[in-house]
Amino acid sequence: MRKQTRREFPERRRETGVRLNRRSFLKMTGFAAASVGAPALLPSCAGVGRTTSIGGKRPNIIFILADDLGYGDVGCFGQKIIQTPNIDRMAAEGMRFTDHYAGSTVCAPSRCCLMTGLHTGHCLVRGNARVPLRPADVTVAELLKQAGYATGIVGKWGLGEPDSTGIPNRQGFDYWFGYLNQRHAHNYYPKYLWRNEQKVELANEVNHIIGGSDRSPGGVATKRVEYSHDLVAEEALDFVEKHKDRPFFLYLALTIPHANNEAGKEGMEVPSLEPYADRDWPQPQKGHAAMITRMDRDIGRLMAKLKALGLDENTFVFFSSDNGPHKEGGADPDFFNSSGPLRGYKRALYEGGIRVPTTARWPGKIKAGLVNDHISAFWDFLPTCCDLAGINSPEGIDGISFLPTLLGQNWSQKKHEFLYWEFHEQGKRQAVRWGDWKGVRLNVAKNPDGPIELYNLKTNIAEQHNVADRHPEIVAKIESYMKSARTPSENWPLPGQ
Ligand SMILES: [Ca+2]
Repeated sequence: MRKQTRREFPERRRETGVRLNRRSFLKMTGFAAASVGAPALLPSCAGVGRTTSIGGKRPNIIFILADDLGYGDVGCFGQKIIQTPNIDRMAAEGMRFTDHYAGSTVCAPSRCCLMTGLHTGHCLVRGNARVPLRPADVTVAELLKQAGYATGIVGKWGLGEPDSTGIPNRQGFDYWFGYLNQRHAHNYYPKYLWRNEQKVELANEVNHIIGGSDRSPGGVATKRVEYSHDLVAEEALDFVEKHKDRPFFLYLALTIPHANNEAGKEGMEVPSLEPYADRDWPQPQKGHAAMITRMDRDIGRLMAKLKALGLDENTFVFFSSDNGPHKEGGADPDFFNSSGPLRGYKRALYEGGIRVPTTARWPGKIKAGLVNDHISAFWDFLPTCCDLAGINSPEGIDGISFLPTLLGQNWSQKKHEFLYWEFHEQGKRQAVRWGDWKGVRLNVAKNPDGPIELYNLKTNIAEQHNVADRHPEIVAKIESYMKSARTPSENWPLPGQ
């Protein structure tokens, strides 16, 4: 077996006859964009090309990512109790995606898919572990930066530890504030955060726990002064203010409503339980709801800031979640029906683990109140941004730009043949969505050729009725996708790869 080396395309790219190193490609396109300042002049041979032109000025791009927010946790996706008026307004004034999927069912791989335009069968980081992005990995931030965008990320990163090649400033972001390490990010009252490559000491005092196989720092505060989400929300407003005069890309990677897993049943940390303090609910459920409403409040402040600065019409704002709802820190995803009509939670490859509440707003271009069922995923974000910035997408990515869908040009929207996920905890799992069909294989580590469960999402979105016995030809097709959709992974192998 040949392992993928650090500076080469995966094997499958050889079939295209393209030997271009990803970094060389980036340099080539980036050089062209920077030197001519006219994206239309980029060499057409260098990328897969653009399908749709937006015309006019290139928009600012903001991706707001919630952490462990379920498909049913927001009002515009059916939530009846937790108040999310600003996210609901964003959907009403823009677009709702009913069939948008996260990159994975846990944090790091989901974010890797988002940043690199590759699904978990091809991307570097296929599980939660300390594997940093490499210089050879091309991120959406690098592409937008080279196209002339100011690039910033505030919140949680998870794709590289201090001093590694994976830190945001070495992956295309001009500006970075927040948590590098995911376990560190569990704690909402940390002792420190990062601003670019500098540690920013906070006034909180923390009982640090060195936990887990990766020995990374988690903790629970003994003195709670500064709530990290509030700092992150302010940083987002500052970034927009500072860059109002040029195209910018802001990746707002919020940590809400993830639990502080180190705090046991008191992990739903939030400074105030309002507006739910007097409800007759268990404490963690009050915390869960209060976190989400607090996040929604700050999304409202960000939208108001865009309006105040006159950027409203020319800013594309995308909101989603990195995986399904968790059952950690005392939270109970059944209490608020956090998965909505879907089966499963975080760590499942059933729909509840990966289908995520997603909205987009761009008043200049997206018509108000649209709902689309285009089957899309996190790896589509990179090519969509390339379309928005007027540059070509890199060769060999898995994503497909959904710009035509945003513009209401459904007739020209290219569709995925299928979507693929692999997950390397709990016995290893694989899943495929192929049109209305969904295939899930459990216990892949023990039984790589084991049975595939088959569901028809059109008639059974809850994935309760396994119809594999009735459709052997569909199962065979899905099995062939599970085999062909991946390249070997050094850190996340599957049997017989
Ligand atoms: Ca997550």
